[in-house]
Amino acid sequence: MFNNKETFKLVFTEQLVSRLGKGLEEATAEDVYKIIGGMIREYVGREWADANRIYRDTGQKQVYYFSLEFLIGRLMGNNLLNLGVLDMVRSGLLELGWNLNEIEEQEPDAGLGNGGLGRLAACFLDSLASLSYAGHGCGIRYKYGLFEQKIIDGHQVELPDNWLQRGNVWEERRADKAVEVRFWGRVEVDVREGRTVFHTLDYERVLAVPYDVPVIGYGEGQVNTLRLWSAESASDISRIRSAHHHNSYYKFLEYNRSVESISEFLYPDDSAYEGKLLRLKQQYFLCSAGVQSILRTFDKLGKTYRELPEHVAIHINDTHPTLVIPELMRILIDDKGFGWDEAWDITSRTVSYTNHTLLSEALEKWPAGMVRELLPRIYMMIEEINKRFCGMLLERYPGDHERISQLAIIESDQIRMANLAIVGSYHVNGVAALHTELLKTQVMKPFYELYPERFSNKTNGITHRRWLMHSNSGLSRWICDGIGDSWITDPRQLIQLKGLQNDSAFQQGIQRIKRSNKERLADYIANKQGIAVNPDSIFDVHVKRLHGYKRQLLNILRVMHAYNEIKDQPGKDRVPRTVIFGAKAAPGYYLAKSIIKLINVVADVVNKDPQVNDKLQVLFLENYSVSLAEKIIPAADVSEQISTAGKEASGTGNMKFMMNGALTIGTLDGANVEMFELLGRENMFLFGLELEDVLAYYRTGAYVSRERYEQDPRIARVLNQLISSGPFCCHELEFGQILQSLLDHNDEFFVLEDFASYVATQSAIDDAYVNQRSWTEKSIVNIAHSGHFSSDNTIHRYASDIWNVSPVKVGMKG
Ligand code: 4GP
Repeated sequence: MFNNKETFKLVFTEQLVSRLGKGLEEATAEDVYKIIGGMIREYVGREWADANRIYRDTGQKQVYYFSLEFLIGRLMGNNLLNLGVLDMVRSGLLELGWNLNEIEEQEPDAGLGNGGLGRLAACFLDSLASLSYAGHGCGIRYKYGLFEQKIIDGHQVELPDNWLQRGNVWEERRADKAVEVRFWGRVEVDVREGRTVFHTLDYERVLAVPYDVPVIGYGEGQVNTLRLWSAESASDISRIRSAHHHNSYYKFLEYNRSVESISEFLYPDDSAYEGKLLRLKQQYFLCSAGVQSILRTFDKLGKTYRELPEHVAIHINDTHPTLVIPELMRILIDDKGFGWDEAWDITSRTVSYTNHTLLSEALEKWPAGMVRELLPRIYMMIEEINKRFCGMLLERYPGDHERISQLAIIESDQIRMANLAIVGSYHVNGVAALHTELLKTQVMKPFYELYPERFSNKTNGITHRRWLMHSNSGLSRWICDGIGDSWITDPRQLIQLKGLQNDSAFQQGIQRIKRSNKERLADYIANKQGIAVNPDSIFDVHVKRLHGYKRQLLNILRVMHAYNEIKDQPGKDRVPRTVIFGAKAAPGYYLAKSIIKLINVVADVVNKDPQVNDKLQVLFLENYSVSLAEKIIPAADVSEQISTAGKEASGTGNMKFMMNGALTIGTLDGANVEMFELLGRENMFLFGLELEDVLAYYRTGAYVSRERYEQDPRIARVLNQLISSGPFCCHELEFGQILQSLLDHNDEFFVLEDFASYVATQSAIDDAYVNQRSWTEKSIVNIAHSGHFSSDNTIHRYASDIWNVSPVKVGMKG
């Protein structure tokens, strides 16, 4: 059906009639979207089935990537691209009177993630399939994804993201593959023929129903599966749980409600969790359903479980799915009859773990009592793992109680999930060189000393198929004109662009494309916010989750300072800037929300001031999401990667901007460090404290933020403007706490300390931008080196160093 344009048009028109009973002239954009989605599903159906059959026949090792988040965004455009039919479909639709871009807008963004960690999982799925690795995602089918953000009167307001409301063309409900997950209850011990057997009684049953989404690889890549689990009530209500045993209708409704809540919504927070019990339920629900389904598939191979690690790799994306470890132990021991040592050997050779953050508030801990009650048998497993582990530690470090208490899994009645994840897996990785070093030398130091061979670095990556080929097709074509298309299957070949950095015709093309992407974004902004932005200004972009350490506050304070400067010297020439923000704040993170309000207040003042707005404009783009990122990033000249050194594990936005030719202003943090090593000082704008400085401040306590306020009149002026009268006035309540965080709480993220060097570096950017030729040269060098950060490279390294898998050859598509 996608063999050529005529066939496509024919099949498309037929399906409109046969599936929707509509002729071309009656079809809506949404109809067109649904029909094309259905056609893609049908087209890859055979290959999807083949992938499963080949697995059954060959027993090839499969990777299962467990994640509570998959921030996949829209799929249609990428699927068409990966199938190699995007241009053909675009042109066929045009002939039928439809613009593909408009059709793509019909697709809801699958926002099943908060930020970096979830988006990384989505890039990895694309790379796994495109490189023909048998690697599948395992997640939750949240009924509501990350909240939709509205800005009302400058404030963030959260609305439910009802992304499934109009159905999901990609998913396939597999009721036959449902499994049962058990909560609550009590454990009874039986000793039979000298063997101790554990039974859980009076538990609550929840049905986990998988919805499978095909993950379509590029070119001859394969079709893998993203399996998303949904919680449903068990129909046999007689076994619901003793407390609900009255069989009363209302009890059933209550049970029903509590079950459905398990896959109802994604926790809108990436650092601290509310509603802990529900979150714990979600985690166990995913782990139990996922492990059961892996074992059921594995059973078909007719192998023994001792061979499990040769056929299955389970990877846990941060600690959220750590319960796969005790769950696999439970099944091996209670259901399959293994002894502890053998079960432990199998489990700990199957599971590997990635850490994504060093922030202490994000290191998960569960109250032991809560786990004991909700998951009694799992708790016993964790307790036993801890007991044996501590026993080993006592032998190894006799008398070193401090070390042992740092390493213990259960401590002060809390279960430390990172400790459990490290102990129960064979490999732990960080996500950028600096981050891994910090894991080894600070946060996980005693673990590194205990298991040095277990740790490695795997710097994050991004898929160039979505972040360059799909979102910036103009640039993608221009690169092909310049260096051919080998970079499409081997993105490291982008390095050849270095040969064109001085080529003026090539440079002009780069400038033309950037300009047209900026116009496209300007149109979007005009439509959405009714503000006309100047495409000749520097588009300076700061988009990511809103968090203290990501320092959107530093950015907006320097914007206030720039405003003051312009007002002081209105006649002075300035390179015009458009500063663009996009960020969601966790609903309970009040300081972050007041920073959003501040950005909006400043934007309002700046944009309305005729003395200023031809030199400076500020935009806060509502509802930052994957599809919005795809519009913004190709249009950026400057990428803001300004976290406090040592706080951003890696960052992946930094890589996306680089790939689209933006120049980075950044600190030496996360993967910025590796970017800097490749690019050198002349192609990146560095500023601010380095890790050593931050650590020294922590050690000595010598930083006093108030001194910066007292010493630097520019700082004093903008901070005073937060609360007293002046252009940004009258928001004392909201902005008082920002001021407090900076002065009374000694500015945890060194905003004031880095202010001066940030402002100076921003002015170096103005100077550099004026020389468009040299700017474009730098931009080309950035694109050239960005292939280094392709998730294809990252996935190859996970495959060879962690999972021990090689690509599968499934055969041609179609
Ligand atoms: C993020 C990190 O903050 C970011 O630096 C990193 O690039 C990303 O993971 C992928 O590794 N962490 C989270 C989180 O999103 O929820 O902890």
